[in-house]
Amino acid sequence: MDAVLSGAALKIAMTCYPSVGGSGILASQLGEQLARRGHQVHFVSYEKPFRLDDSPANIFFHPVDINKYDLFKYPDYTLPLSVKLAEVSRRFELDLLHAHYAVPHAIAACLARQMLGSDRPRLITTLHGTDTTLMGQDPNYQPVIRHAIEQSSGVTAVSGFLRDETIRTFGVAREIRVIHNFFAPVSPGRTRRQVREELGMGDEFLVIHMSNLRAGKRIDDLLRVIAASRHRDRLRLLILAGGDFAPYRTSLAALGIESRVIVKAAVTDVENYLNAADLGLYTSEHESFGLSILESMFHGHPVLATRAGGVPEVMVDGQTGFMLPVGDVGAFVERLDAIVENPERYRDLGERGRQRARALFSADRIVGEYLDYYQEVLES
Ligand code: GMT
Repeated sequence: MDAVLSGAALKIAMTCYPSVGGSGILASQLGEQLARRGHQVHFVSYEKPFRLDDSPANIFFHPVDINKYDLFKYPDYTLPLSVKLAEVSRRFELDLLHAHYAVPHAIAACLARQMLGSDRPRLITTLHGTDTTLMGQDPNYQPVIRHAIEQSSGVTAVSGFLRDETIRTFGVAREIRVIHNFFAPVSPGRTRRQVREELGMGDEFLVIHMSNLRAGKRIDDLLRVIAASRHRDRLRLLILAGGDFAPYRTSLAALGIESRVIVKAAVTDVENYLNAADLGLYTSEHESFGLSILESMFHGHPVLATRAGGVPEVMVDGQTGFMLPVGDVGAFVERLDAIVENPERYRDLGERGRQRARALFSADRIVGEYLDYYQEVLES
């Protein structure tokens, strides 16, 4: 009998970017949560996703080999990915392919389904942001992303903002379901003091930023906020970097804040650093959701972030932190200094953020929304 109709465990392949980035982190968390609920989850990518715990018996990782043929000036990943997705689908009789980020995952999954020539597995594509807002503007990609959106059995977007942008950009008429991101907090394994000692700091005010450091994150603004603070000597900025920080080293020196900024790369135990922090700082130009903002909220920290894209769906201005105009370094500094001067007065912001995160973006709630959607798509 059909897995959905019998209520049996589903067999799902997730394909995502394995590197540090919100879409891969979300896909990994979703896979882990589905596995906990008894489903069988197969990750298909060129590397094991960064934060994925694949120790449970019902989580599998299938690496995709990237060809190294001399004939190709540029290595191709899309075709071997589609072949691997088809192979895993056949071997494990999958119900669903869940592609995170349209390029190349949704496109490769479309090809895999064509090769399989059957209506199973169904394909769900989750759009995460720049697949629409950046690549969707590129004439070399737009038609193929539209095709993947149209050919998917179901499409989700991580915010209402991204759903609206997708409809506007691609002119698609189909339903796009908004399923917000979630975060499943892990208890810290080390105390706040231990982590602060490791960072070489005492009771200074610790600002945290976690991102891939791409241009849209406006890292220069982030550094300028710290440099312009009246309290910079009792501040530290901790950057958990999912990208190369080297290009920003000269800015650190020019702003005279080398001793104020700590950069750590490839951190998997983010809960320890979030627990040691006091505030989240995000200066992005574009953000379709802002998973790191949500992670800070789950840890009870106020957040200062730009009012970009989907951020107003995650936090509430004046309630869980403050949303400020993109590029307005002065406004960030004013809010930051007020909080550093009187953290007690602003403690409620963090507590309200935690409550909002738990109420709206918990794993139970959002994984339930994904499971309901899987069911709808499988029954359609
Ligand atoms: O471009 C990025 O920032 C990376 C991208 C990704 O694939 O991780 O981030 C997007 O997906 C995240 C998870 O859904 C969202 O939290 C980010 O807001 C989104 N980034 C942008 O829209 C710029």
